[in-house]
Amino acid sequence: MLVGLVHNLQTETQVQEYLTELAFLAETAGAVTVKSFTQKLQKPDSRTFVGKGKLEEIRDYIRAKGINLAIFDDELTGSQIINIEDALGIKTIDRSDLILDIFARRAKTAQAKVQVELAQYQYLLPRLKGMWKHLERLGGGIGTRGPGETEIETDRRIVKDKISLLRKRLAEIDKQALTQRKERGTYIRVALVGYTNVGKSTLMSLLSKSDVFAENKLFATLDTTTRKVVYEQTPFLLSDTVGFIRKLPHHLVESFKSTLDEVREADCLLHVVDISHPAYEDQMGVVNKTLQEIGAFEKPILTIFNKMDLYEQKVFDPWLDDEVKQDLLHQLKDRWEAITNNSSVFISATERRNIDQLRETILHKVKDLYQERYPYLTKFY
Ligand SMILES: Nc1nc2c(ncn2[C@@H]2O[C@H](COP(=O)(O)OP(=O)(O)OP(=O)(O)O)[C@@H](O)[C@H]2O)c(=O)[nH]1
Ligand SMILES: [Mg+2]
Repeated sequence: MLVGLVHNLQTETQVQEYLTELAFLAETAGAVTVKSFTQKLQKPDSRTFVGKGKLEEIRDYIRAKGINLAIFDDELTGSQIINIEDALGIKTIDRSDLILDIFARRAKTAQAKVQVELAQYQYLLPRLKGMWKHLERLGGGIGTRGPGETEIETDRRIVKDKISLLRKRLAEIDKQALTQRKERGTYIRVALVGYTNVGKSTLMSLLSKSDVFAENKLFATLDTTTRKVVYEQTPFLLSDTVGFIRKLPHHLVESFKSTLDEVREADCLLHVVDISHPAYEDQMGVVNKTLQEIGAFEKPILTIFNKMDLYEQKVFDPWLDDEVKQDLLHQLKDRWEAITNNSSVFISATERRNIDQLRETILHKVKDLYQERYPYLTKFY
């Protein structure tokens, strides 16, 4: 069961969009979405997020269909979770929780694992309050009298200790990673960035002629992969990294800072966009905002509009003239060329369209960057 709220800051269409994405996230985590509920409210209800009547409507539906998990699109407070769980009688989580869960399942390296665990504990800390009372209520009866404030304090202590332990461990891993990155010497570094599921890893495989895991699920990539690529005797390092998403839990960005170092330290970014997605402009906005947050927005950016094939499939009616189609494509390209200052390429990674042009453009950029940095060097390998 998915629940979204239409309010001052998010319109009906946006919420539908968000819920579609939330369903995709749920699917990635292994859940099946049965139904979505939305409500119009000026602002979220401080006790139960949605109104009382809506909650009853949801409860009735849940009982009738035997649903066992409710996912809210916006972040819930600890007491809201408790109140909603009390009212619905099923486990309730929010988008952040879901994303953390997916990250936890997908984390493979020690670094990613520690980063996710850290984010999970940070998410948990402010939500501990009231948890014991809640358990007490769920249990009820003799022998289940819940612990008092001291126990809650003990829990907070434990979680805080765990957080500082994980921070220390992360700092050690970061130190090793930094040494590794330093060994990469004089190479120009290029990083693929973009919203999740836009085709970064597919493109990485294509550009570096290696095999990088890609699939039609969100957050297929959590760890950074870096490969050395050589075009016309000009070598550079290409990195593929974790994708961004809207409403990314703040703690997750925090704790993934070291994974994102690859992006922060890059000389040039390739911003991959899924042009076939109805909300691709929104997604670009989210990526730009996240780049700003991590202090990587001022770098040279080449925008790669991917999935041209899907775009054509979705936009072009079979009865459209080829000429009209070409015209529409030109308009789209012109528009983005103007916005990105001629720093954009339209491609299809899976159909390998325009890949030569893309290689050409990247090579050009990389050569410029070498020129800038080492004006007297002529060979870099
Ligand atoms: N139709 C079409 N599908 C594509 C294209 N490029 C990638 N895909 C598909 O899009 C899905 C996601 O691709 P990935 O390369 O895993 O995307 P990503 O950006 O690395 O995603 P995350 O690592 O999950 O953030 C896969 O199913 C790809 O096969 C394309 O040009 N056209
Ligand atoms: Mg990927």
